[in-house]
Amino acid sequence: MSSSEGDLPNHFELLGTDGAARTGRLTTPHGVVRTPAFMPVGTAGAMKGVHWRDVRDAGADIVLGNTYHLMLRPGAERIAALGGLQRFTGWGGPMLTDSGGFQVMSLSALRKVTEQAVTFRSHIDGARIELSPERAVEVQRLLNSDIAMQLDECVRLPAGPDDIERAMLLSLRWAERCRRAFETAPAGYMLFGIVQGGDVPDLRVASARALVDIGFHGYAIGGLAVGEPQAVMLQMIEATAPVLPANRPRYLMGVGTPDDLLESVKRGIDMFDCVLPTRNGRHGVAYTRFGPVNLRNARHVDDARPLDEESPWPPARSYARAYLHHLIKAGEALGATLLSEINIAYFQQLMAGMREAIAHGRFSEFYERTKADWARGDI
Ligand code: PRF
Repeated sequence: MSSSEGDLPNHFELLGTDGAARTGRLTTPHGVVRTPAFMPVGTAGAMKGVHWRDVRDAGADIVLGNTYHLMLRPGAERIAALGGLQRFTGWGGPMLTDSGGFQVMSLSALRKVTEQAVTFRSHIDGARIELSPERAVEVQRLLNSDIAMQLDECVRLPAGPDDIERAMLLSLRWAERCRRAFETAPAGYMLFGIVQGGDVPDLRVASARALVDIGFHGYAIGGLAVGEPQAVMLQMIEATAPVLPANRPRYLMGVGTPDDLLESVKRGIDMFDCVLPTRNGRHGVAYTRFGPVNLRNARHVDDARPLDEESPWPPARSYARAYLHHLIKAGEALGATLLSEINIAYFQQLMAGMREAIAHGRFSEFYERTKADWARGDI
């Protein structure tokens, strides 16, 4: 197979490196993304209780949406007719969509994977749906995603090497079909391939090499943070990153905790997405400079102090912990909203700190200071 790497325009510009850590900018049809970037997850066209204006103000350049949810409701053709996801939602900025396979596996009933497609029943009305690599690309084109993802199969760990290899090879054949289906996309829109291979370094390397041969605008690492220890995830990143072209963005899917982000950027990852800041925010957990704080805990009931008086995000330094505790305990929607925003802002501050540190050649200093703050804990 010959490399078609040169065939695809590159919209990623590397601005600086510090060790394996990188900072850059990715230009999409709806705006520029500063990397390393964290993408908050707006699964069904909304950031679950958070206004887009606040997502933007909190520092996010790009958000993630889900093919699976949006194709079921309100429907990809409908969103296309209404001007695409950016206009339909009012977010207006860059959007990446996941391709659906991963969500099918976790959300839908009676799913079946064949060479041709994933078939499943909708978790909304039970309708039987077929999602092929070609349809996954078509849906993401209808949504008008700035960055579309190939259809892949992610195996949960632990899993046997035969099953991991089978899913990795199927994902590669789907990668080729997605790449072909994407050929008619307008200039500026991007398609990312997804490396699979579980916890087997040789399979990771084989997957990455084959994807680079096909040629994509960027490369994701999938199939991690699916049950393995963090050390294994980091080893898989170390095995994979050197095989990927230095001038293309690298996206670690569905990751992670603040510590996962710090450790992965250190190993050369540029993009992340995770539901953690919003999902845990809805459940009463605030992420702060000194680690996570569970506001459901009774110790906050009389606490007049803010979460972090030095936070650049006003709600994190103004609202009393006692008030946030009360909102969560009382089930007030505002509690979920405020904590989701506080967490999105914290994740964005962490990314901004890393970008700045890398640009100035001070990543290890930033790494040590951030770890020391987390180790101090919330007191
Ligand atoms: N594939 C896709 N989406 C994903 C994953 C994957 O492997 C993961 C794994 N962490 C999260 N989201 N398509």
